[in-house]
Amino acid sequence: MSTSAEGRVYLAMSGYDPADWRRPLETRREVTLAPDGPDDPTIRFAIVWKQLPPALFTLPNLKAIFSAGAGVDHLLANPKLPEVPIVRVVADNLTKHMVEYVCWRVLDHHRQGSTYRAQQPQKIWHEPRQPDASQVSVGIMGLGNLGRACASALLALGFPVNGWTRTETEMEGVRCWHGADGLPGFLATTDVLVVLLPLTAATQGVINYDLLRQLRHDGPLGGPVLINAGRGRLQREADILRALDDGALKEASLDVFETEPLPAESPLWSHHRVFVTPHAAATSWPEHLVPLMLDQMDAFDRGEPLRNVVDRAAGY
Ligand code: NDP
Ligand code: OXD
Repeated sequence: MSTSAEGRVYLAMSGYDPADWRRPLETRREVTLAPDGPDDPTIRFAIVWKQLPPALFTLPNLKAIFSAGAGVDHLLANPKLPEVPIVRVVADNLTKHMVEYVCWRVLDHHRQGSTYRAQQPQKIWHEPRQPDASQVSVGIMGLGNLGRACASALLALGFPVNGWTRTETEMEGVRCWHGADGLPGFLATTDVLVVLLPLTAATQGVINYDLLRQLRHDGPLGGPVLINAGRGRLQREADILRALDDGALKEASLDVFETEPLPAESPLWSHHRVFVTPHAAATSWPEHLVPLMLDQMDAFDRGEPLRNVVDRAAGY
């Protein structure tokens, strides 16, 4: 072990095998594994996921918290979170996985995967009319690190792309809308809605019936489609079911849910027009993320600023 750098790392990885994170960390830093470590003055950095152990709140020399995920809603929701910078994940590996997931789901809805899956057991040889990608508009809510990468890939596949953000932004080839005033125009020109928003006070419950009914309904897919890979509490699942059942929504691909794991009694599991994945769109891989975190810790020790720091006031 070569751990010349100053300052131990506190590792609290509920839901992951901490050994997978500890191994690459220990090549460059000493590590304390939760629940050990309360009051330890040698700990300067923490890497955390969903559950925050009490020891985190009493570390006297903590300088920064690294989130093991891109989303930080679960951290900011804890009123005891120390007032140090929070660094979130921005990593090529995670971004590529999200791009794969979004393109996979957009293409499956566009190429009428559910129709073919229903036909096969009945041995039906029937080719439904297939629209061109240029006729199907994809609207991405959240044109951040992930949304922009997905927009580029979808443009390359030939889809017209809309983007919706909090602040005014631009992206070549993308029709950009922002804020509450931009939302109706964005929705009215969107056939496939891709949700890549963070969960904040402003975005909680945004995917509700009123929003879904504003999507374009006379598009070539025969009805709008929802793909949510952001956070489950962005959506109202009762409203999604209502929209699916009354025709306001044609199909949905959902990776995230109001309660995770998705409870066995949820009607989403068996709805024939819903495709469920278990929060698997883009998982954090320690072998890719730990070197980036270690580089940031070294840069911080050299007096350089941290990158990808969360704006606590905005909530992401
Ligand atoms: P970013 O912070 O880079 O981008 C967030 C985007 O959302 C920005 O464009 C931002 O607008 C927009 N936004 C935020 N609040 C609002 C609002 N009130 N109204 C309109 N737009 C808003 O985040 P990432 O792209 O890195 O990640 C997005 C989310 O994806 C994460 O927060 C996480 O929840 C989720 N995620 C899910 C994964 C999965 O496996 N399912 C994996 C990884 C992430 P602006 O540009 O104006 O700031
Ligand atoms: C993340 C996630 O936010 O995996 O990174 O959901």
